[in-house]
Amino acid sequence: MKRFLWIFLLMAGFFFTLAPFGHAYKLEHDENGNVLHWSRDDFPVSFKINMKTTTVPAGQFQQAVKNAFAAWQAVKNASITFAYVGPTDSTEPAYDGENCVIMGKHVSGPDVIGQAYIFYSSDDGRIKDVDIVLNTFYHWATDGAPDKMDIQNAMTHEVGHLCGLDDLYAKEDSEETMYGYMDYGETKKRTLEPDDKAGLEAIYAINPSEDTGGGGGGSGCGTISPTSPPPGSGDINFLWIFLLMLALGFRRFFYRRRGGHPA
Ligand SMILES: [Ca+2]
Ligand SMILES: [Zn+2]
Repeated sequence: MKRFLWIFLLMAGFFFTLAPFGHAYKLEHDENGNVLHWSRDDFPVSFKINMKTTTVPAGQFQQAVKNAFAAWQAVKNASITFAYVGPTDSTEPAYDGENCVIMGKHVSGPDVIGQAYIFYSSDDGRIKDVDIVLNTFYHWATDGAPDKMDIQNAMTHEVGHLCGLDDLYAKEDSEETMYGYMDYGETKKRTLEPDDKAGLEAIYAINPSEDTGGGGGGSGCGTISPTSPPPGSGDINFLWIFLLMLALGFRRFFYRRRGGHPA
């Protein structure tokens, strides 16, 4: 029986302290130090889209999501691939073997822009299921409208998490897709920067004999806080990673909130 780790990031406000130096990229790890990654046996990684809950026309939503996945698949020296396998009616993140993209309002509060829910095995860091939720508290668009959140922009960032990449918060990283802040009308995350690509290549090197090395994954910016599994959850637990959170009163800035374990 696989064991899964439950990590829950509490909603208590916590201003992230910017690292003095930029990271080239940062990899997500499980509590045993394994790099989170998809197995090659899972390629192409399939995804589904809930097009009933979208606040933009379904076709535009679908295209924006597909474009986000395609940006990562296009990285030349990384082997990961994706496949859109159809719509879903799923409205909740769940460990059900389906990777779903959902627009919904139920996520962790009005200050959450988007969330990626990553379910993985703590035996080896193998990712099993990722669901991405975009918060309909915000107005979304597919054309980079200045007063709305751009779906492809947010989704390209979230797919980076789906692949196993972590947020970057240093100013030096502000042009990267994995930069952890987002703004209205922003579209620059749609295209990957060299460091984003390098992060993906570190996990999914073309040479299959290369294991998922941890190169570049600086651990100085601890970002996750383990808590006890909920009662009755058995061996199935999960990791929630909260992403792109908006500080109320800081409309132009987003920050990640953490529980009471400042690194
Ligand atoms: Ca799922
Ligand atoms: Zn993020």
